[in-house]
Amino acid sequence: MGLTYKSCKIKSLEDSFNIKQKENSYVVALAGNPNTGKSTVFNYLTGLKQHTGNWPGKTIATARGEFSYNNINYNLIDLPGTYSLFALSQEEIVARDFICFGDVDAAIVVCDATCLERNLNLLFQVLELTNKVVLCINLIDEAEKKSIKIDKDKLEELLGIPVVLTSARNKIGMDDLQRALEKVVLQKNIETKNYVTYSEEIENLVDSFKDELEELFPQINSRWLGLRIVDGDESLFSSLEKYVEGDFNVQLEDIKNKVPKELDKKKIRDEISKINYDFAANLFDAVVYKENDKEDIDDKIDSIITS
Ligand SMILES: Nc1nc2c(ncn2[C@@H]2O[C@H](COP(=O)(O)OP(=O)(O)OP(=O)(O)O)[C@@H](O)[C@H]2O)c(=O)[nH]1
Ligand SMILES: [Mg+2]
Repeated sequence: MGLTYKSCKIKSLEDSFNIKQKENSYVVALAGNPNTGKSTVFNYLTGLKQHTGNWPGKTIATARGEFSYNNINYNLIDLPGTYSLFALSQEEIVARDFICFGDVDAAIVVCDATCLERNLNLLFQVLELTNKVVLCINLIDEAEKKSIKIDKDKLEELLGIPVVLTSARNKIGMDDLQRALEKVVLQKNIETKNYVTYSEEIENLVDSFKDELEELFPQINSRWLGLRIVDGDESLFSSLEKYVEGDFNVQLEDIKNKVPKELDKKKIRDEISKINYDFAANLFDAVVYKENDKEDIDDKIDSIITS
């Protein structure tokens, strides 16, 4: 309540990332941990229609390309591999900034099926920024060799986003992936869902200035932004300067001042990381199992029933 803020717009894709925004084309980010097959997916989808270069002002390589599916055009951006979006490295800043300020129509999070637990952590971080996400669980061929089974339907139900199992190197699941992407970009007014809930202290603080943030930066997820204000993400504030038009500093300072000075932001950040990680671990336990374990359980049940 109280102040009314003038909304600030994020800059155009071209101004921010030197990417020409084509009409009738959806912008899609490919994100994921290192070595999960993002570029393999990217190469398959975009074929010869690729452009490579560097991120504006950075030495990190960038690849973008175009493809069409069912008469819909996509502009695909292959982001550098990252374990998190906590913006500790150049790669993480690039990935975070693009998903946050690239006005993306969808993100594909590519995970490695053989180490899904660690990978799901990043998924939840992306889901806090946007819910227009397809989860692509790749290297499913390797998982099969290790008898790792993933309950895709249950995962979809729990997450409320499309999940596809792929083996990009073997061109398996690529059609499913494109269909899932189509579904996500065409979806209107998807409700925002909070996947991870933090402590009351954190949630209450975020709630106390979420509306103001929404007013000031309507294109950026206000809960996510609020969390970054609570955990004192300085790199985000410099990115706001870079990618958002207009003068918002006075208002932003106003909002930042609502965070008690004595709050230990480092501790909050660790707490946020831990809760995020625990959440991923719980989900993993619910949907991934070793084939033999399942047989073990079935055997045990059998022996109980028959004895
Ligand atoms: N077995 C198997 N290997 C795959 C699959 N997809 C990709 N690979 C291999 O995994 C390795 C890494 O693939 P990339 O596409 O470069 O992975 P990336 O995610 O782009 O890696 P970074 O950009 O370094 O983060 C390559 O050797 C691929 O051939 C798959 O589905 N199955
Ligand atoms: Mg790559």
